[in-house]
Amino acid sequence: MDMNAFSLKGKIAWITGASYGIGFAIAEAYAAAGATIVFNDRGQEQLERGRENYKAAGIEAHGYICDVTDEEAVQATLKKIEEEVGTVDILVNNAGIIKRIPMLEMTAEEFRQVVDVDLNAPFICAKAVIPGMIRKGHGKIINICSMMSELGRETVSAYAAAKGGLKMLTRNICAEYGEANIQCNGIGPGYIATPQTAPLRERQPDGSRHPFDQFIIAKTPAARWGTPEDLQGPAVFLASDTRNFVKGHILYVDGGILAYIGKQP
Ligand code: NAP
Ligand code: GCO
Repeated sequence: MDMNAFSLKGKIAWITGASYGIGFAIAEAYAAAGATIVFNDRGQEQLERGRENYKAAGIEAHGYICDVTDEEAVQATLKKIEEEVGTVDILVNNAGIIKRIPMLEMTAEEFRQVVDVDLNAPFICAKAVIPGMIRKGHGKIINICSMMSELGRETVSAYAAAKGGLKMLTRNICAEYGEANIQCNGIGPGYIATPQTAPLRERQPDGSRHPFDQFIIAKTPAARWGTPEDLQGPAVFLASDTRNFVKGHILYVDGGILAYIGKQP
C-alpha cells in the first residue's frame, strides 16, 4: 500500500464553522496532510478570531463570512471560493449548535434553530459542493454527527433529532452520489472538551467535578473526555484516498461509550 494515499496534498478542504473547536482541529490535521484550508464563520469578528487562530498555528487559511443556514449565502460563498481558491474536494459539515432545554419548555422556534444549523445546513452545503465534485470526478463529504445520532438524553431533543437525521442524510448522499466517486461518511465524536460542552464540565461551587462530567467519565471506557485532536486521524482517514470503498459509514470516535453499559456507581 502506498502510504502517500493519506496525503491531502493538492486538495481544497472546506470545513464549516472551523474558527475553533473540533472544526479547527480537523483543519489543522488537513493542513498538515497538505490540504488548502477554507473555513467560514457567521460574522467579521468571529472570522477575525478564526484568522488569528490559523495564523498562530502557521496555517494560511481562506476565511469567509457565511451563515451556513442561508442557502443564498452558501451558494455565493462557494462561488467566491471557486474563483479565489478552487473547486472544493473535501467538505466537512462541522458547524453546529446545541440547545439544552427540556422538550416541554422548548419553543418550536428554538427546535427549528437547532435543526436548521445541524441538519438543514449540511444539506445546503453538500448540495452546493456536489456539482463541482461531479465535474472533478471525485469528492469527500464528512458530516460531524454525534453520540446523539444513536442515543437520546434529556434536554437535547432538537439536537438528537438533527444529528440522527444527519446520520441518514450521510447515508443518502452516499446512495445518490456514490457512483460519481463521491464518498460521504460521518464522524460521531463522543464527549469532546470544547466550548460547546464547557457547561457540562464546569467545576461546582465546592470545587467538585460537575455531575455530568463524573457521569461521562463513568460511561467512557477511556475514562476521559475526548479532545479535538482525538478526531484528527479519523478525519484525515475519511478525507484521504485510502478509503474510497468506505461509504455511508459513521465512524464513532467516542472512547468506547457506545460499546459500554457504564461503570457501576
Ligand atoms: P463549538 O465549539 O460550539 O463550535 C461550533 C462552531 O460552529 C463555531 O465555530 C460556530 O461559530 C460555528 N457555527 C455555529 N452556527 C453556525 C452558522 N449558522 N454558520 C456558520 N458557523 C456556525 O462546537 P464543537 O464542539 O467544536 O462542535 C463542532 C461540531 O461537532 C458540531 O457539529 C457539534 O454538534 C459536533 N459535536 C461536538 C461534540 C462535542 O462533544 N464537543 C461531540 C459530537 C459532535 P460561532 O463562533 O460564530 O458560533
Ligand atoms: C450533550 C453534549 C453532547 C455532545 C456530543 C456527544 O449535551 O449531550 O453536548 O451532545 O455535544 O454531541 O456526541
